[in-house]
Amino acid sequence: MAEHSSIPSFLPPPVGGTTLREHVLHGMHAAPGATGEFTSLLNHISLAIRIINSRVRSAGLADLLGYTGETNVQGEAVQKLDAFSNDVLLNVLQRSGHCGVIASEELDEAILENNHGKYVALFDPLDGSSNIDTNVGIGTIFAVLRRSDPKLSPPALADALRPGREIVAAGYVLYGPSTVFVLSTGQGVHSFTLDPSIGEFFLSQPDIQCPPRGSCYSVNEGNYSRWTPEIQSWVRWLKGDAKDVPPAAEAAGFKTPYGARYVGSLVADAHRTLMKGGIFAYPADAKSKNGKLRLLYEANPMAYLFEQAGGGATNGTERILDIMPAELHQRTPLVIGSKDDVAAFRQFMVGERR
Ligand code: AMP
Ligand code: P6P
Repeated sequence: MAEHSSIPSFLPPPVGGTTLREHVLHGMHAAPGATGEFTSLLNHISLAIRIINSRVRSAGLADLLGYTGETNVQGEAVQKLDAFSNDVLLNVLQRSGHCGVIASEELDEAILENNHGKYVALFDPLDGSSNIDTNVGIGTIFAVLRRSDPKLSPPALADALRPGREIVAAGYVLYGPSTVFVLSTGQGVHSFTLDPSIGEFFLSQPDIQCPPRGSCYSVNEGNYSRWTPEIQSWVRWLKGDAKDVPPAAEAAGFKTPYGARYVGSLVADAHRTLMKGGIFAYPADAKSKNGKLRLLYEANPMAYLFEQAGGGATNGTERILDIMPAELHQRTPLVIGSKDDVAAFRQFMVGERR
């Protein structure tokens, strides 16, 4: 099946597996007037990810486990791999020259480059870091925005404080049993698997579609006592023990109880939900009044990918991608997953289901 139906016919179909580089090149040919800067930026991101991957894979041997002794803006103990991953992404993106603004979970302030870089890069360099020492899947998450007036106005924080609906590219990398890069540039969601023997990503799943409904929910039930009654009721329904759910819920064909899966690493939980369907939630609670996850470089990229794959993403009351950011590191409740499952969640939030 043609990956990009609008690709000029003079381009021969790729022999064997399509590489990430070829996929991105096809995207450039399909983008009217593209100068190649965006393509170069994506290739730089791929380079940074392959460097991070090589260290993640050898962290246990290269004495990169453990802590640096510093704490980041989130007040979290910074692990060596966090610091390394942040440095790699920062260095490679700065060398690309394509970003006027660069922001990271590990940096208190956004970096405003002294250039006319067309793009904003936002990233969580190594998400799930609390799992690093236990060999559980961890990941890198990023989003790319286009600056509104790169030639005239100098890079500013305001370029980063834009709603997620303005994203032009987003992706994550899951450093799991294999290294999988999931990417969207607005024409669907595609996943690439790294062949570590040659350091090349190959297209493994084009046009990923999140199933319209799943059979699995993913939430940290250790927070149950801190949740609002609506969230508690939603989870009781999923577990099949809520007696007061109106028949409409069953009439809609939802088959509870759902299975429970929770890794505690956003990229791992999100990837499973994207591929298999179901729902992931990190709601607000009495301790984390705005939820725990960060809007700009965790929730927005994930929301963009899920919507591109036909899924949904909400904070409970509004679309994640419509939230107008006020601060760089602001948190948000995040619920992502199959569109039917996210719609059912929202009905609990607005009291249409009890
Ligand atoms: P550029 O002139 O290379 O900065 O690209 C301008 C715009 O065209 C980008 O912001 C994208 O929205 C789109 N575009 C360019 N190259 C690609 C690509 N390889 N894949 C998808 N979209 C692209
Ligand atoms: P909790 C990992 O530390 C992380 O930032 C996300 O990757 C993950 O979804 C969440 O925190 C897990 O948080 O409170 O359930 O341990």
